[in-house]
Amino acid sequence: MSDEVKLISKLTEIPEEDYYVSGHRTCAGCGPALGYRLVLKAAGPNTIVLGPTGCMYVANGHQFLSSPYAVPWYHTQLGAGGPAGIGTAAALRALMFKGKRKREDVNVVVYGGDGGMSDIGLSGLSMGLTYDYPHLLYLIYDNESYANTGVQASSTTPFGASTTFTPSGKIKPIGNERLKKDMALIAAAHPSIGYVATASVSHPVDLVNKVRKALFSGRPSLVQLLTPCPKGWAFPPEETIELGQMAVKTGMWALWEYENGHFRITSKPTARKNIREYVTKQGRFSHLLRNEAALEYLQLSVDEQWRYWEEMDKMGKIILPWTPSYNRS
Ligand SMILES: Cc1ncc(C[n+]2csc(CCOP(=O)(O)OP(=O)(O)O)c2C)c(N)n1
Ligand code: SF4
Ligand SMILES: [Mg+2]
Repeated sequence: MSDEVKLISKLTEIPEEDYYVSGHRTCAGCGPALGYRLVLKAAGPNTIVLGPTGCMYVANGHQFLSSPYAVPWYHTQLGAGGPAGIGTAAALRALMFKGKRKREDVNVVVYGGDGGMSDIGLSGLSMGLTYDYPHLLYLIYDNESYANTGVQASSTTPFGASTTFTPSGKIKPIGNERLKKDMALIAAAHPSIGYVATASVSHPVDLVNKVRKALFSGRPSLVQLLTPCPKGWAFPPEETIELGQMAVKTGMWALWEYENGHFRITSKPTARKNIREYVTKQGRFSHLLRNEAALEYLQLSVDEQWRYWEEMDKMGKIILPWTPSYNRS
């Protein structure tokens, strides 16, 4: 890693300059929009952003020819974030090689949703993670659903969440019955990856540092950012930050990084809170409060995953795969 990376230790060190400004039409309290703002503050002005289809395209740059981007930005098809990132980085390299562009470090940030990056565009993303382009960051803003088209379940939707594809009802009271896919671990399984981390909009200093480490790692990198979505998760817009904090405090979302082959938890909750404290704050889980068995299963899966995170943290290594050792009755 280059020694130029500028890390920060407190909120006041986050740059004042914004490259994601007014002019968007996202919901009040939108976690992905806040994520955009922080990621671009971290990356700085010499950045090109690619936006696969999703809320961060449709509500930001789609209609009325207005846009909140103060850096070059372009839209890519929903599943094309991976290859579009490779193409942009390759074009920059070629132009600089031919002397048609000044030689300098230009960041390429693909800011794509969980649906576009973890499901539909997973193959292209995986390809992107095998190249050698420096300053290429795949940022998955994880609002745990296909929010833009009406909150359908994606493979990162957590167990027990009601979505329009997995509504809690008489036949399937639990809602989503699948466990959340771990995109960051999948990314870490790419041997030539530069840097992998999970982050949350509720932890901005940690997020800024992770984005910077990723962009200075010298290889394509991935950050999976938890971005609470008031509409899809059904909570009041003023609670976005609290929701992110509760996800971390209950262990529903672990903050870690994988850097130079070394795994590390970056923020360990001292005494993990019961997942009930996170679940009760969101309408998407309201049916679980009448289902002790489902809540217990969710708690067990979080507990078991934490034994795994802690083991890996102790060893400084990633052990794959993590699978629950019990069955849900
Ligand atoms: C190939 C393709 N399939 C489906 C759609 C319809 N579509 C537009 S946005 C979207 C949701 C994308 O979800 P995600 O990537 O998680 O972003 P979010 O909407 O949550 O911001 C879908 C399914 C599309 N535009 N292209
Ligand atoms: S639906 Fe969610 S992700 Fe989309 S704009 Fe609204 S709050 Fe943001
Ligand atoms: Mg999404």
